[in-house]
Amino acid sequence: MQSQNIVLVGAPLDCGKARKGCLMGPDAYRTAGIARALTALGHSVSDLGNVAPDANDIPERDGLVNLSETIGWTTALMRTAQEAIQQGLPIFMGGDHALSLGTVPGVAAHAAEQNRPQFVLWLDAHSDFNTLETTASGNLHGTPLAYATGQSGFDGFPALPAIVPPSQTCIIGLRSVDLPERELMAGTGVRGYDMRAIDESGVAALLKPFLADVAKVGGALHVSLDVDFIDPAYAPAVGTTVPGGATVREAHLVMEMLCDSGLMTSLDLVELNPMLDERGRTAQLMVDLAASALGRRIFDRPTPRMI
Ligand code: 6HN
Ligand code: MN
Ligand code: MN
Ligand code: MN
Repeated sequence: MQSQNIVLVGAPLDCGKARKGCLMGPDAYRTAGIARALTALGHSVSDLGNVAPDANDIPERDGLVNLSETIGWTTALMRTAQEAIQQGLPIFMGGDHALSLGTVPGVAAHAAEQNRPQFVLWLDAHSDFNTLETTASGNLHGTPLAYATGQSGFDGFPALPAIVPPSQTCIIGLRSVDLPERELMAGTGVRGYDMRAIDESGVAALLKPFLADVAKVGGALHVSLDVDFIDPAYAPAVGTTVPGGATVREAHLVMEMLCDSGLMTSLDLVELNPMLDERGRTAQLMVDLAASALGRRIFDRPTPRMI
C-alpha cells in the first residue's frame, strides 16, 4: 500500500460506563509499539498526544452516567477529528466507545466538505444504537452509532456537523443487541451482521459488498474497532466481554481486506482496558490489527483486488 501520513490521537476517555481503566488505553498502544509498527511499514507517523475534554455546565441527568463529561469529550473530539483528518489518516486511540460520539461526526464533517459520502464500518459485539431515551444501563458508550446516524433522543449534545446515513453503515460481529436498539435500527437500512452470519458465510463475503458500495461512490470509510468484536479468549482486556466473538484470523482478514481496498480513511481503536489485560496481549493484538489494516503482510505480493 502507498505510504500514508498516519496521525495518532490519544483519547483517554473513561466516562462512557462505570468500570474504569480505558483511560490507560492510549499509553498501552504506545507501549505496545503502535508508532514503531506503522513506521516499519513505510508510513510517516506523528503522535498528537492526548486530547482533553471541553468544560461545560451541562447538568447531569438521572439514569445517565457522566453526561456532562461525555458531552465535553464529544465537542473536543469532533473538533480534533476534523483537524487531524486534514493531516492524514487519523487513528483515535481510546478510551471507551463514547469517543466515537465525537470522532465519527468529526470525520464526517470533513468528508461533507469534500463532497464525499461518509461510510462507517462498526466492528463490535454490540450495535451501540441506544439513545439517551432508550439506554437501560445509562452507559453512553452504548450510543455513538445512533447519534452519528442522526437519531433523535440526544438532548444536550451538540448539533451534528454532518450525519452519516444509516444505509452507509455496516456492523459486523453482533451478539448482544438490546431490544430498543433492534427496534430503532429496523428499517433504517443499517447493515447488521451477527456472529451467525460470519459462521455461515465467512466474514469476507459480508464485508466485500459493503466495500464495493464505498468504492462505487468514492466514499470515505471510518472504521470503529471495539476490542469486544474479538472473542474474549484472545482479547480479554475489555469490560463488556461476550463469548462467541471473532477469531484472531477473522479480525485480521477484515483488516487485510480493508488494506487491500485502500478505502479506510480513519480508525478508532476502542474499549481496551489495560487493567483487564494479560501481559499486554490485547493491546498487542489491537496494534497488530492496525498494522494489518495498514499493510503488514507475510508475502510481499501484489495487492489482490478484493472488490
Ligand atoms: N460498547 N447495549 C449495552 C448498553 O449498555 O447500552 C452495552 C453497550 C456496550 C458498548 O461495547 O461499546
Ligand atoms: Mn462498542
Ligand atoms: Mn478539510
Ligand atoms: Mn462492544
